Amino acid sequence: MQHPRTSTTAPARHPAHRPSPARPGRRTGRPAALAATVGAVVGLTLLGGPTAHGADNPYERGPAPTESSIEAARGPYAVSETTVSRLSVTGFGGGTVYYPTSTADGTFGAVAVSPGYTGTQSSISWLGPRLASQGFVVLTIDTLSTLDQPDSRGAQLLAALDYLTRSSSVRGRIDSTRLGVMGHSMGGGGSLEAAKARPSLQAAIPLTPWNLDKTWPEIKTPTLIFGADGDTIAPVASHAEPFYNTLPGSLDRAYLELNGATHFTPNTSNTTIAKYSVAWLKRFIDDDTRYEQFLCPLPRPGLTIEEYRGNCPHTS
Ligand code: 9J3
Ligand code: ZN
Repeated sequence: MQHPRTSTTAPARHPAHRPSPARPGRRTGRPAALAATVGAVVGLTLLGGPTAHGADNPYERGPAPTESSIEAARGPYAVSETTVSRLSVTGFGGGTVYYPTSTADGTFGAVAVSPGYTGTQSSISWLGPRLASQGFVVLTIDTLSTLDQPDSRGAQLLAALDYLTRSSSVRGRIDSTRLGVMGHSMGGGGSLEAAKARPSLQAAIPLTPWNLDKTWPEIKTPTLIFGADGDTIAPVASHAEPFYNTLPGSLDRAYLELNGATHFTPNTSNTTIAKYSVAWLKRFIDDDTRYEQFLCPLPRPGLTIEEYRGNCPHTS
């Protein structure tokens, strides 16, 4: 739905959304000349050329992005996958892990993704290789029951992240301080529940979310909400929009309403969902400011975007 413009487009000049003592590589806004000097010295002394890790951000992964690189069906990393039997885990229903095959670039951030009501991992599986190929470990889950409600789906997303970082065969490939959640419908509602329960999460992306709880002022995790203009199951006016509007105004937050879309648009490959999800995960899980160009200035409405609300990422 279109609404009058508000002041949310103003560039933000807030401090970091959250102190991160365990994350020494965060950008600090030091003078560019000094940064360039340090970068040049490091480059000359240790590396002698560009690497996968940015000189001043240890979490950067992969080459500098372009519009086409974040819209592509696959990113720069070859992807492997491994099945997680529901019999081998507790707290969620198993799933599939998609991860960059190579270990040459060090650890990656990780994302758990939940399906919606009556759905299985197959309904969100396209996101597995799509996101993993950009440099994330992704666990698409089945829920304990396909009828589980959003609060349960939130707890299951957290159980899935705990499994990934503590027990899974890929745990050594993951930086356990850089985690996020995504989900469709009640799984999107569950993503909000997960972020509310665990504020250390670095990113949340609900896709056409559904929840009876309409207010989310407790959330401290940078959150990108996708709505669909033609959603009659979780209409944006009673779900995605109030969810977005009640997030703290000081939070890194955005609302992207897909144009010509339905409740089930997130269930098949979608370039707009992938593009802005990659930008959001990179910016907030990897602290990768190279992706800020896709979030700020705010994306304009067009063929696939009915409406975009949000702020430019806060400096951290
Ligand atoms: O996960 C969903 O698709 C939630 C929408 C729904 O079916 O709500 C009915 C209770
Ligand atoms: Zn609207």
